Amino acid sequence: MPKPMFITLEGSEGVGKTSNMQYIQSLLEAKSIDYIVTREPGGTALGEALRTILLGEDFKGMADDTELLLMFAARAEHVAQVIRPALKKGQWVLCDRFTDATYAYQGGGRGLDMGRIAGLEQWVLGDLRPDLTLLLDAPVEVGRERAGKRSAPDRFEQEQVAFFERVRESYLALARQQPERIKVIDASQALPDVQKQIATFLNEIIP
Ligand code: Z5A
Repeated sequence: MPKPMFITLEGSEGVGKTSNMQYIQSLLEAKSIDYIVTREPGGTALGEALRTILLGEDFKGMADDTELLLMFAARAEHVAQVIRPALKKGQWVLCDRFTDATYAYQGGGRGLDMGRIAGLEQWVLGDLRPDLTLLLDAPVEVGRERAGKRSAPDRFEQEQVAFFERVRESYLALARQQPERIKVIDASQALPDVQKQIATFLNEIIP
């Protein structure tokens, strides 16, 4: 059996992760690949409860370290209950955000120490890393304008433009450091053109 792939989608708010996830699913289905779709924070009952805490208004002023640790608590559960079991069964895993989001948002956005994040990553993930990460990149104002057309902003979406500029820069820095894994997609283009770029990278790994 060919090795199942662990694929993550990343990017700042509103860049089109949800829209393109559906397209990726259609590519896998066309090749009869067995897969699951999941997301972070979330993906398990406990993770979704933590997501409500992290994105909602009830604990709006939580400390940055609390936010970081809750992200990794949700991830520990997600990896143990969903991601590792699926990969073990031979299923591909498509995940909307993963640890790169922690580097970008808690590291870049909040300014937390990247070394601490790396320590938690090693603790919680061991040797598990995504095989492919599609980083949807667009100028901050493009994503914010697209996201703004939807529902009321969550706790992260209420941050200022400078926060999202740091998030974007951190993502791009990660892509420069790990070009083999992280592929940058120009998400400012029209959806069919974004999908063409995605298909190019996926066709390299789809058997
Ligand atoms: N977070 C964190 O801080 N640390 C972590 O470790 C993790 C997460 C894992 C929840 O993420 C928050 O958690 C997130 C970071 C934090 N907060 N923020 N910001 P989320 O992924 O659930 O939420 P999100 O980033 O806000 O995603 P989103 O708003 O759902 O955006 P999206 O999925 O990337 O975009 P979309 O819904 O597909 O598209 C937005 C709109 O644009 C929609 O109307 C589309 O039809 C339209 N669209 C999409 N693509 C195009 C193109 N190419 N052209 C024109 N219009 C388009």
